[in-house]
Amino acid sequence: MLKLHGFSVSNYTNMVKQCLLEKGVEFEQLPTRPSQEDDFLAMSPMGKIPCLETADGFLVETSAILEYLDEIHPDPPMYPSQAFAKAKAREIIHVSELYIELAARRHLGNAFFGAERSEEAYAEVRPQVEKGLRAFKQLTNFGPYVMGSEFGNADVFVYHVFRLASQILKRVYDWDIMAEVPGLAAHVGAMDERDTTQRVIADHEEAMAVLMTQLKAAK
Ligand SMILES: N[C@@H](CCC(=O)N[C@@H](CS)C(=O)NCC(=O)O)C(=O)O
Repeated sequence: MLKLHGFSVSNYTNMVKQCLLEKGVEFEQLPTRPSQEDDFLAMSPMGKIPCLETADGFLVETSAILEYLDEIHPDPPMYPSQAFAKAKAREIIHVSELYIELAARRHLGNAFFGAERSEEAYAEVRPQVEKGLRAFKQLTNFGPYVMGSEFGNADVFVYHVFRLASQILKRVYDWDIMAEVPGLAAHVGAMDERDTTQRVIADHEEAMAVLMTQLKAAK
């Protein structure tokens, strides 16, 4: 059986988990946190989560894992079947990860965990995200899913990217990026109706509450 190493606070873990649930694949989630310990690095070379343990070995990097799952469990498909459209789905995934999520993530510690604000990041992140949003708007075609009426991994990815990035940017800049992308609110509405989203978000909120209690107790 597939083993998903990663705890439910992690939005990347939640993307893989939602894809597994959508496909109805049996898996076990091992609530692992990122770590630079040697035994974890042997599985996940950057020490990040998620890490998927398969019969053939370990896999990391969410977009690579999502594509692997689509190849070994093709039903239901989570990418368009036609090559160009499939590349377009990957394009949306990469743009949202590299130019929105990763930029916003520089403020993660400040937004959620009481770290001091980096003034350098404060000056740099907003213009980076503005460029990312401009590209994202150009590449998406909401209807209500990011590529129209067909749901897939690009939707799962975008949902979990924006869920985190929008909370961070709201807290740091009082900036509502959801309002800047026409179609995104309807996308969130459609995603929120899915059973798999509800399960993943319920687990996320429970794990987040546990983490916050642990952090408070450690102060
Ligand atoms: N590019 C990676 C990003 C994964 C990632 O950043 N995971 C976070 C948790 S949501 C993590 O492990 N952070 C710890 C670290 O960056 O060392 C992926 O696609 O899986």
